[in-house]
Amino acid sequence: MTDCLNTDLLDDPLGDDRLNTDLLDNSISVENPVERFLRSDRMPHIWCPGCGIGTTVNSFARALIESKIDLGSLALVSGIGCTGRVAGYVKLDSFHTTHGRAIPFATGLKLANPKLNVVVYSGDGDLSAIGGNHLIHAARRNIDLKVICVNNLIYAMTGGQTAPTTPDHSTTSTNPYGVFEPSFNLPHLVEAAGAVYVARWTTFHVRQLARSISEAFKKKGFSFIEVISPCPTLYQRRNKMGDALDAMKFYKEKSKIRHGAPTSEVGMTMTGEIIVGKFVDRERPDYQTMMKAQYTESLGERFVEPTEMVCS
Ligand SMILES: Cc1ncc(C[n+]2csc(CCOP(=O)(O)OP(=O)(O)O)c2C)c(N)n1
Ligand code: SF4
Ligand SMILES: [Mg+2]
Repeated sequence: MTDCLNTDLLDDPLGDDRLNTDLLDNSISVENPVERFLRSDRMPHIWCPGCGIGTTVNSFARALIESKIDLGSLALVSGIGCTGRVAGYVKLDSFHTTHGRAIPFATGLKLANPKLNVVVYSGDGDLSAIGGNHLIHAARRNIDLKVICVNNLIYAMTGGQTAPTTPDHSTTSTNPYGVFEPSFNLPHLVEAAGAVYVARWTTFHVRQLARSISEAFKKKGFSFIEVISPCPTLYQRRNKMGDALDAMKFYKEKSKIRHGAPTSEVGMTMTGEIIVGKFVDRERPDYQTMMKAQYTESLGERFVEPTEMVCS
């Protein structure tokens, strides 16, 4: 990348039309700081122009830099969907699993190797529809997972069908006359189920999102970060909400930062306020701590802590 290219050097010193490429090769080269977290050989990616998923990946990569987390002990698990493709584009130990099963897969990883930092990165449909049961039970058990839920308010990859997160009155491929069923308020759902950290941002809030992800890395227990993200191709277009730039203007205008807001009050509507911020940050023992305490109490010295499983 040549962000700091000195264009004077591009002037042809030989007085003819050929570009002097020797001078170009010596120009200053600046690497994009997040590039080293990406599998550049997998580019171009599949995401549409203006899609918000790439923006969330940028914030995620910046959180990796900011938190100085050991990449060797990090694993990322995705389900299926446009968001699920994140697992294929990050240069980390990552797993693109089956639809709705990212959380059980991640739970297995964490139980087998408790030292791992396990991130689940998936879509609203994957996590709260087909995977909804796993979501609430992982929160109830307080499994030490960091869940990043990209909520574009629909099943995007399969054509824009209504999801449990689709606000009422919006138009989707399966509700061409408007959605009439109530939608999930995800922060409220996971808080009620037991999550210890719950935040919501939009793709307009790139710095706040990166900071929340860094913060979640420091928490032990079930952390859930929802990112409201535009799908210009399906949701925005069908709902006449304009392009990606219009989505950013909409998020800027409609978002209100309310840290500590009761999650019962942060439900989304199609055109109303989007309450963002850190809603929950609390402590309670995670699954593995509770398991150890229970087995120690019941078995005493007969309890042997499982050792880390290493694949050879
Ligand atoms: C068992 C199973 N059922 C259904 C599908 C089809 N399917 C693939 S992705 C998807 C929805 C994904 O929606 P979401 O998680 O919100 O991701 P997005 O594409 O919106 O990022 C569905 C229903 C599938 N792959 N597997
Ligand atoms: S269909 Fe929507 S969510 Fe999927 S890549 Fe395109 S804009 Fe993004
Ligand atoms: Mg979706």
